[in-house]
Amino acid sequence: MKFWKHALAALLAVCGILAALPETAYAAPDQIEEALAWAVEIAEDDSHGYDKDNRCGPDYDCSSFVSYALIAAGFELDGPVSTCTMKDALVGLGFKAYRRGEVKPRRGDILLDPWRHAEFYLGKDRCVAAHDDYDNRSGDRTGKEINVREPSGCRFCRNREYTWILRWTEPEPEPAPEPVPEPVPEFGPYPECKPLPGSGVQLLRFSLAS
Ligand SMILES: [Ca+2]
Ligand SMILES: [Ca+2]
Repeated sequence: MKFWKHALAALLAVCGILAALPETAYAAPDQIEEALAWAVEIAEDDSHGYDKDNRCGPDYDCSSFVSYALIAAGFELDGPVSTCTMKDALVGLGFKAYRRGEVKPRRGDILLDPWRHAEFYLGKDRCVAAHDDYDNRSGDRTGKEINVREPSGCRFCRNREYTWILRWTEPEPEPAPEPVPEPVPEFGPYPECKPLPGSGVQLLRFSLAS
């Protein structure tokens, strides 16, 4: 009985350690980490707020916020997309689009409801996004217009209110080209040989057209 108690305690301890491991141990691809760094920096700089009409900086709406983060990381978007056009535009750049439930969100994914909202997923049910204008002026005096939302405040992530997960994966490296074989030199046509009488040695004789 004592053995089983110790075994159970050990199992619970291992489970506790595994639960405490940070989900963010998974790093997104480098280019997406660059986009996340840009997004978190803008979220923490409250000179940037939410504005649906003036969405090209310094204020952003949810979709232009995602767009400019990707542009800052070198993705070739012509300009800010909307939530309605985001999926097609990003798939055109090589992102994969998964329906909600098809894969588990992981750091760097973009969670999208095309009719409503888009956020960057940071892991552990935390997201960074542009949410709303709470002070009716440029900037973010409440600190809540563009911010990182923890699980307790991030309903969109926690309650899975998105319908699509857009994920960037590094393109596979091009396979090395097959080695081209050295060309074999062509010889010939060979001259006819005429045996020397009695010597066994052959005499070369060019046959000329006469
Ligand atoms: Ca902010
Ligand atoms: Ca504002």
